Amino acid sequence: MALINLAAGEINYKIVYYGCGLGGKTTSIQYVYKKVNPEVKGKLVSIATEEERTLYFDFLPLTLGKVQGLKTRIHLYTIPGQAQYRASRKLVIQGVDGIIFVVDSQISRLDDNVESYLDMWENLEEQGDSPLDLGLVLQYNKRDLVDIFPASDLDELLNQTNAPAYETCALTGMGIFEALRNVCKQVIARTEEQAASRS
Ligand SMILES: Nc1nc2c(ncn2[C@@H]2O[C@H](COP(=O)(O)OP(=O)(O)O)[C@@H](O)[C@H]2O)c(=O)[nH]1
Ligand SMILES: [Mg+2]
Repeated sequence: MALINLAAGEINYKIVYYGCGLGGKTTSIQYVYKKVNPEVKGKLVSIATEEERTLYFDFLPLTLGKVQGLKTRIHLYTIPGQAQYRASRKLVIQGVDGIIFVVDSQISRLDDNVESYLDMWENLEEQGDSPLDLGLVLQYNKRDLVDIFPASDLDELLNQTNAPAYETCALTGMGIFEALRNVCKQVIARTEEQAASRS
């Protein structure tokens, strides 16, 4: 559920980059951070677990416009992807509005992607959320590499909800903002639907 801060005239959305370790979550958030106008973004904060970091920053994407008369503030997080950091992941996804699931397109990483996708699903259900009720997009990342699945195979293997999927290269930024914009639009559309059903 988006949090409304009436004093600031803002509606806050929490978007989380999820996916297996080394898939490209950190590279993706760093690319976004680098490209967002300094005047509308906060600091990039690093929350250290034992080995892997969770990154966070928030910003006001001016291009999204207002929602119900409120400015939109996006809070972006990454999770630690390695299997052993389940407890950290559960903390990070509390109150999540939308997920960008980062797939490592390499053939050798299929099992890790599947494990992470199931882990996401379970953790959301344990907190009473469903991927079907949240914003969700997939990034098929590392498209610049050679030993990768065609996007159509990844659709069949991983995209259980037919979520919008983008072929991305986090190193160059290809597709990164397209994926982010799509998930933002999904979560905003939910707010508009909820407001419409109340009136
Ligand atoms: N070739 C290639 N390498 C990538 C891409 N995205 C991330 N990487 C590399 O993959 C490694 C893991 O990326 P990272 O963002 O730390 O993954 P995370 O564990 O999901 O946060 C790093 O060496 C990145 O430079 C990509 O699109 N293409
Ligand atoms: Mg990382």
